[in-house]
Amino acid sequence: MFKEEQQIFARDGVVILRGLFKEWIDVLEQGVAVNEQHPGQWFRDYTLGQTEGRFWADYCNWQRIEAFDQFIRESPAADIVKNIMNAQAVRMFHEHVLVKGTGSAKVTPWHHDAPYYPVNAKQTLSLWIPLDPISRESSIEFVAGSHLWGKHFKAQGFNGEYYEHEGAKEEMLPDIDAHREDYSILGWELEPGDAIAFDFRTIHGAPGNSSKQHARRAVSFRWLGDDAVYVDRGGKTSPQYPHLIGKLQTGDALPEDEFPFIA
Ligand SMILES: O=C(O)CCC(=O)C(=O)O
Repeated sequence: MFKEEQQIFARDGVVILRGLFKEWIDVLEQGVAVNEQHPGQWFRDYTLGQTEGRFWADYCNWQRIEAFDQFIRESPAADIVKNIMNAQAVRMFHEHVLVKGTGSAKVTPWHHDAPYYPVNAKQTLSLWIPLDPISRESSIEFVAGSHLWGKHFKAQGFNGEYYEHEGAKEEMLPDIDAHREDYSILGWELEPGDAIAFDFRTIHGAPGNSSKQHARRAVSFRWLGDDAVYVDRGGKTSPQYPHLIGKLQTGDALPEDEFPFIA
């Protein structure tokens, strides 16, 4: 199952999955609505002071928002991810809600996720699921093959500030927008029910949402393969897990109650 997608994912670090989650859109919409009404401790508004065209995000709420918990445990997502990653087992890292309002000019800067995370694994996958129709021009984009560059680029918050990681060998990301023709950039027009699977090392970014009709609501579910371990990055991570700092050392197994095996 999913052999072709598995090959594309291994080659490009990203693969589009069409229509697999149509039946789950209502559930995910409920989850995003609950999240907006009851933000968590990590809620961020990247457009503070704006009432129109906002970009807000939140994460690590799946254990308190029933709809997200239900999606993680009962949808086919974990099995699909296991097939695409070619893993023996799949565990949950966290969910990430990212909402750009209609006409939001806020760009998501190019980045790759691995250097933000206090975890590492051979197999990693984010499943980015849109809840609204998205035109190609407003759609998230990926640099195909960048997961195999062997690079570790400096993590940068969506508002521009860099994370300082003591002792880490991290490079600055090249200026991809200035040289788009030098890269194989992939992106797709999307419908609710589609999903994009990408490796934590794959470079990605997103333009603003030019739609005047639809917000651009998305939930990114992040998964780890069987060999996942904790990593002390030597500074701030995103998400932050303050309760794990000092308790876990680089290379330690992740606690199962917080990062359970799902498939
Ligand atoms: O939705 C976006 O604008 C960015 C998503 C992203 O960076 C991610 O899911 O890792």
